[in-house]
Amino acid sequence: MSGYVRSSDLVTRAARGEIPALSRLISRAESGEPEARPALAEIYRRAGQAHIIGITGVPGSGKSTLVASIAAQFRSQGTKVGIVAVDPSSPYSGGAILGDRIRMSDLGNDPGVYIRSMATRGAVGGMARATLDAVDIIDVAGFETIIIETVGVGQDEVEIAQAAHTTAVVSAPGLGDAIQALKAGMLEIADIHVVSKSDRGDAERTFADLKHMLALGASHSTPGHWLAPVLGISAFTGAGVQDLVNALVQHRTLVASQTEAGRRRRRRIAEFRLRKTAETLMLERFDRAAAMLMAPFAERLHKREADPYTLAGELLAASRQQLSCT
Ligand SMILES: Nc1nc2c(ncn2[C@@H]2O[C@H](COP(=O)(O)OP(=O)(O)O)[C@@H](O)[C@H]2O)c(=O)[nH]1
Ligand SMILES: [Mg+2]
Repeated sequence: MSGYVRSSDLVTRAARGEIPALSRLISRAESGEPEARPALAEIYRRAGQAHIIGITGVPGSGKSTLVASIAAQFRSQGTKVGIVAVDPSSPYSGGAILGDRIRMSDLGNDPGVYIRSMATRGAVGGMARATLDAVDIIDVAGFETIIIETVGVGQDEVEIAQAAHTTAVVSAPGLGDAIQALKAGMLEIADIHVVSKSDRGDAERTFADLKHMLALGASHSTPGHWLAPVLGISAFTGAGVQDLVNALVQHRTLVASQTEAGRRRRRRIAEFRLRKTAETLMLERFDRAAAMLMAPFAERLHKREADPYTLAGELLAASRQQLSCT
């Protein structure tokens, strides 16, 4: 594809499963171009088929490796898999998974796997919006299971994982990170707890510590008859991967169901999506108005004629007025 293609045409092509169109549409979602919005709106209307899985955990906990083995497992059942990495250090590159172990690099050559790394630079809030737009685009292109890998360090990223149907939180031995995950507020969002690297001798200990912490009430089970299981996994040996995939699929059934728990989860996902999109629009509008109004306020602040709180309040009020006039 060369030359400028209208976003609406990209939707049609992406929906036919054309990968270049799919990638291009994600780039437009990422850049936040208003031109792409009607197309993204159309994407949202068409999406909603895929199972969205969030995988989070501190850096080094084995998320990327785990994602590759989950993807391989789903592929062996014939399911098409999308992977979205909101982790710049993840070994995914140009649609391939780079890795020395397991069948990671094979996945990169499989047309049934689509991999995308999201740019995270400076995109606070906008990152969540763009990531979820990307997930919808991949969904519309026919990928049935979409895995979002987020490095669990920022609030925003923890939230992205939570915007999934099913969230797995990874804790690894050797990092003391059952505790780190707890501090980051990650444990409580888990539908499934994974203790990774179970081939290591010290994994047993992490498993026991995590169980103990959960028993102390550090985590709450998802309301509505779902008690988050704790699963030991080795991506290297493959031990436990099938159990994890089974648990993921089982949880999906719950979320899709007409139970109160299912409805609550779907509502929460929609609320998150709406809030992130509204934040984007609000910031855009504020930025436009503020660009015109800023100077005199900044001048007064700089001369210390007033404090930043008072002036920010006045600037907000002025920009609201400006917006209601335009
Ligand atoms: N022993 C062992 N090491 C693993 C396993 N999975 C990942 N690792 C290692 O843990 C490190 C971090 O893995 P990575 O998947 O990049 O973690 P991420 O930062 O959470 O995405 C790498 O050195 C991996 O080789 C596993 O199942 N067993
Ligand atoms: Mg990673």
